[in-house]
Amino acid sequence: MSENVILSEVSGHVGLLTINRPKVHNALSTLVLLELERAFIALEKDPEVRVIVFTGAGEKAFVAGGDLAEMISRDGITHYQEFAEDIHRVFRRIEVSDKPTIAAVNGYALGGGTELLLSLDIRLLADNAELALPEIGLGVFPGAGGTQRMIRQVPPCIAKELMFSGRRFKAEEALRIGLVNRVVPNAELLNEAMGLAAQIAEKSPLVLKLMKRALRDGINMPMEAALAHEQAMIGLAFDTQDAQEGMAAFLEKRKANFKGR
Ligand code: CO8
Repeated sequence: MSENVILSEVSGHVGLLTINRPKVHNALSTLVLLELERAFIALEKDPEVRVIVFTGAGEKAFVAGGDLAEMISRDGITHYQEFAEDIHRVFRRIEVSDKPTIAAVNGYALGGGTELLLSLDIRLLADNAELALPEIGLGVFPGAGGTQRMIRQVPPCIAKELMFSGRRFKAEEALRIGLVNRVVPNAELLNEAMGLAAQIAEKSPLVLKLMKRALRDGINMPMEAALAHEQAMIGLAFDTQDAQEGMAAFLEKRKANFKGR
């Protein structure tokens, strides 16, 4: 397939990844998934890029889930296992990245689309966005980390209702249950997401990296161990040029210019 299924752009210190299969509402085929992984890793390795935004091409969808035409056409269990391995690896890589990630959800985020959102740090929704884990209605499993991330991110009774019923829910409900950060008019979504990304990208990339590590590792530790882990990060953060620059800039009443060192 010669189609460019993932578009990758860099603007200042912000990387933008667009899932680009609008004819099928940006459904995730194996090719899309592997291209997403490749493009994400390239942005992750780019020292100029400090924050990565994800969106979908077209007017209607962020990602309408796994590609059902591909899913049904392959030999059942083997394909499912392979696809599950790929999707788990890619989404986990994105989730545990040292660089902050933002979802700009421009419409349907269904199945794998909601599961991608669940793997991203910050979520902005267009007012026309709709989310769901509808897999149960298709007789398949929300196996892109959906069960495990949903149950950890919203109250269990809500997570279970959404998973067991598979029902679609709108942006305002996603906001009310604490699954997303904000809902904005569709026309303003990308600007809002890029603006927020640029705001974060002005901060110390080094501290962002250490914060992401502290949050990622600390959440699964007992409190005492988590605080000790935080303390180690504080040590690493203070002994840097960014710390000197940030504090000096405050005292000199100027804007800090962080280099990530
Ligand atoms: N896969 C493949 N093609 C799709 C998908 C999809 N997920 N979603 C839409 N399309 C295609 C349609 O078949 C249609 O193709 P065609 O033009 O050739 O008929 C085209 O996109 C346009 O779609 P619609 O005509 O249906 O557009 P509407 O605006 O009427 O509806 C919806 C839009 C609501 C998004 C609707 O298309 C829909 O419900 N799509 C399916 C959503 C869904 O059920 N997603 C979950 C998929 S399963 C999943 O995500 C599992 C992932 C994790 C698995 C990991 C374990 C291995």
